[in-house]
Amino acid sequence: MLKRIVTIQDISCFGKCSLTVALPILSAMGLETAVIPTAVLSTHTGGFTGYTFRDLTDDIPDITSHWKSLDIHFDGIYTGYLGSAKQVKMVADFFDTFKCSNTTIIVDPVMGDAGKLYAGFTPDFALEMKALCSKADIIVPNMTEASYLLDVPYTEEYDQVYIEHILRKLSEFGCKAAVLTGVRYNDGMHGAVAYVKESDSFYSSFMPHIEHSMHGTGDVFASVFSGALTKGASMQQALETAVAFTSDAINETVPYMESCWYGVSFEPCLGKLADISKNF
Ligand code: PXL
Repeated sequence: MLKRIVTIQDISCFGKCSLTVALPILSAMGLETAVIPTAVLSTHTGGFTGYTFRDLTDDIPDITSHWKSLDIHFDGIYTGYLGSAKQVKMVADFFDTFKCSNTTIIVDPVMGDAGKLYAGFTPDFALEMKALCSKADIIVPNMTEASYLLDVPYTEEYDQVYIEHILRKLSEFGCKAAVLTGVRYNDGMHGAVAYVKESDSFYSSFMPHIEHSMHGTGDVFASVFSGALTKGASMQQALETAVAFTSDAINETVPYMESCWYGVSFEPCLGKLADISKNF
């Protein structure tokens, strides 16, 4: 039987992020993938103007109770972009309803990048997101999100000692493991570092940095990482698979950046990911 994951985030109809990234990636990895769309936007909010935004918050409790009546079990629950504080609370209730002893809950506290919050987010929202992180098994913030969650200044100048300190602080929220994405130590490499509280151990994976910033890379990383863990990969395997796929997808995008400025061309890399995922 296939492992089953549910991913809870918005649909940006055009622009390649959130559900339009997570669904193809998780399916390619061989997971049965259910979705709860939190909002429908005509595009994502990074670089487009005039986008529409339909809030689906009120649908979440109804979907939750219908699924409860069906007695559905999830091996993985992976959340991304959530559009309001009310929605965050409903997702916390969803965790309470569907968490079983073998369910892995992964929260990507999507709020911002490069030191800034995305359009529509406030520092108060970070407090709500912090509460949701405390209910997760694993959280996957980038450096911007970590700085808002911990209320520490955002910096791009740091070393391994600082990253390990931040990871330990994040794990104090109550999650079993914390992963920082987009880590760069000034050595030309770019990757992710994880801390697992129970064993007090760190894991990391890096690839050469590519000098282009692209929208949606965090969603690509978190989708692969969540898929791998839900399939039973180890923390190190999940990190390596997610970092390698994100790097492949960025390399794939570079030649088309002028016309495809809005997202990552991950699609040509899905075949390789499907093959690798058969090992988990
Ligand atoms: O990639 C994160 C993300 C998800 N969903 C929406 C966004 C963003 C980032 O800007 O705007 C709607």
